[in-house]
Amino acid sequence: ATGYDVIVLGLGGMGSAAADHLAARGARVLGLEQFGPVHDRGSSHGGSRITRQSYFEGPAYVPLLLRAYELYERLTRDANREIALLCGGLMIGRPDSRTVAGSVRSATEWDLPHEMLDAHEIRARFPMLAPADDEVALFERRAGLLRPEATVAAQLELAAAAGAELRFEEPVTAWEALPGGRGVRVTTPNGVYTAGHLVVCPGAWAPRQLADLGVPFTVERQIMYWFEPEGGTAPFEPDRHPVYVWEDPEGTQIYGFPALDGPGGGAKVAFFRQGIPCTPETIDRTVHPAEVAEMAAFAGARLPALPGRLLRAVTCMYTTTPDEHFVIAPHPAHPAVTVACGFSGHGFKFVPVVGEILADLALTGSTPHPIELFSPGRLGGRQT
Ligand code: PYC
Repeated sequence: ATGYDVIVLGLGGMGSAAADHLAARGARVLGLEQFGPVHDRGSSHGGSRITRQSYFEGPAYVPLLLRAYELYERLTRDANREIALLCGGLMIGRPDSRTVAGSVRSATEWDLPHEMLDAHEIRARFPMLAPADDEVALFERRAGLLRPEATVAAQLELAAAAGAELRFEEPVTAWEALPGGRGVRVTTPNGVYTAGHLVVCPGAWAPRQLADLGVPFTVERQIMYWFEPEGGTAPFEPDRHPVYVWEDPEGTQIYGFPALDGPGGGAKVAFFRQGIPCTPETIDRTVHPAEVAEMAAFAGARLPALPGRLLRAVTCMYTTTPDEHFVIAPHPAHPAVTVACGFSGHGFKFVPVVGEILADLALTGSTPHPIELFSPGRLGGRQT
């Protein structure tokens, strides 16, 4: 006999979404999280995440984004929390850059509303930005930002209200699929639990929790910086300042946000995918002066007023796959286990649709959503 229908390992963005969707469908859910609720040790903190639809990473993501937008609206209503701020978004670079050309491709293929701006038009509409003469941007009015902590809190609240049992400060020390399709057994310092199915959302702990998947994940240390702009935040307020991803001619990308959270909140900026390999145990959580200087110089060349005064800098982790596409699939060796990991720094905007997909896979074995791109087999991982 099994204690639960589904155990969810990890209650960050993806795991809390899975718990929410599973519990809403009436499943008996146990959620296990090694830290407290809405913690800052993984990849679901930092106050803001970009959301956008003209997706330069590939048009295959667009139908998932359209559904994620619907589900974020539903989450906002159901939890009565402020989660999304659609202040517009700019994808900036040379016309042939991955950021611009890829965004145009998705916008065109899916007929998404957007505008193309040349450097002069960018400067006129967003005077805080100083693009080079040969840079252009795709502007998407429905892009903007999501609040990761509010998202996780909302999903945990809704999951608990729908009957999920959520246990915090309880790390999973081992899990195994039982022979003969008899479900799974999960061990923590507090006990041994059984269930018909296990959903593994390990974030940066994927290399340890999913070692037998055979996917070469790289966990990377990332830094988020908040600056108080020179001359004050007025031009950086969300009614005048969009989110942006900005690619330089060498392919280096930064991304940033308007100033949020009132005085002292500041405007956040970060390098996208320039992290150095780390592990959750060994990550250096200190941000060093040379790193701040590097960011101030890179950002200052593009947003001259931004690096006025550093307010704070915080680390987080990406779990990156070799092709930067996600892994979302039934575990190839264990039909009673579903995995969601390797979000490669661009997963948060998909959180509720990933929850929906994980609930589909755990409860029915399949999903109507297009997830072929996310199979671990494409990365040379385990096939059966
Ligand atoms: O998904 O747009 C994004 C993003 C930018 C930086 C990190 N993620």
